[in-house]
Amino acid sequence: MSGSEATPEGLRGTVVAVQANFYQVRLVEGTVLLCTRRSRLKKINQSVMVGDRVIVEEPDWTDGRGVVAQVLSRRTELKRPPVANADQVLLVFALAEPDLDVWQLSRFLTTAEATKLGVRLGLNKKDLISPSHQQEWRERLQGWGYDPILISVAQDREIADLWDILAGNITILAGPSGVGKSSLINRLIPAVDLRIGAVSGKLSRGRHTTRHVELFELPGGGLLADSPGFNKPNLECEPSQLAYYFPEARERLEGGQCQFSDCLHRDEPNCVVRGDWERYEHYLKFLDEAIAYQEEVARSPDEEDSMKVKMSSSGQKRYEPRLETKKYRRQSRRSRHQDLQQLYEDASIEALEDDLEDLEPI
Ligand SMILES: Nc1nc2c(ncn2[C@@H]2O[C@H](COP(=O)(O)OP(=O)(O)O)[C@@H](O)[C@H]2O)c(=O)[nH]1
Ligand SMILES: [Mg+2]
Ligand SMILES: [Zn+2]
Repeated sequence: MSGSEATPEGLRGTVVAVQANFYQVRLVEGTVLLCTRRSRLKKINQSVMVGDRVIVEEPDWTDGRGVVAQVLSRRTELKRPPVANADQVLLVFALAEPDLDVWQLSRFLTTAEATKLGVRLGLNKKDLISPSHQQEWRERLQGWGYDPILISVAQDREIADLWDILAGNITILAGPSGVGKSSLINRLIPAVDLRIGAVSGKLSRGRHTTRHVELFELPGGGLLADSPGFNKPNLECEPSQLAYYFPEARERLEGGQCQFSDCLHRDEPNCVVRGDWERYEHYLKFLDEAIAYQEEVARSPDEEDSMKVKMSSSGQKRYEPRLETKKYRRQSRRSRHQDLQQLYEDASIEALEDDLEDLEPI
């Protein structure tokens, strides 16, 4: 490839897959080019993530190659899974087979809320329960602050409600095993042909593929991220933030103020969050877990530097979990100018490998 052939403004595209230092970029008009990136980007520690909108130069149409010359500014950035510009999380649960477990659903919802992205809820297998039972679930979850979309991937002729939500957006699909995620992707993107009912674990899908977040292009426009790393709830959050991951609590905090600015909404006087809402008991349980987790991390010398201790305005100690894995930190300390993208990948590979047994690849 010669530099003189580069288009003056370059070509715009979206990174749909990252593998080592190669980036698959889907150009606006549909062609996918396998790209490296300019060393200048390495020098300025500019990572390139799945979902990034980039400028490609030096396209080689014969070999399908190119060079990422520029990364456009990100609207959102998620570390785990590493996805740029995601708009929302679509959580999928089943109404039956497996039975809908409200505690598990609540855990997934708070984890999804912690991304600060939009959260949508799809309830699959509605064919297995009666219409009145469906209505009960709808109303119950509306009480939680969600407006679930009830579907039957197996029987619906159209899943139009879902299309409306997905169109034009970058969506991260998540949910426990067996709820119909693979069936849904196959339905949305017939060309993908994922295995249905695939057993989770290392053998069900190559490790190679589980490491990487991949974006599937939806025929109606929009991208769907297949992200096994997000299919497990995780409540390693800051206790004082937990209330914001419950729409019911959020609403109460918008309508009024607790007496104490660092109120944990347990037994403090004049608390606006404590009260008669269904998931308040979930909140209390998750809060206990988040506090126990932080205390453990604070006590354990090995993990000492995995939390940053900060003083809040009221003088209370606040712990902020560092999201990066140890490996990430070790490497970043050793060489600040090291290839950031590689570090992101190492971090996510390590994290994914830790969880691999529990994962259900989509
Ligand atoms: N009754 C019913 N079964 C479904 C539906 N969608 C998926 N399934 C079944 O649920 C099982 C798990 O589906 P799969 O897509 O592998 O779930 P995943 O683990 O979330 O990827 C399979 O046996 C599917 O055939 C549905 O709408 N209704
Ligand atoms: Mg699956
Ligand atoms: Zn309170």
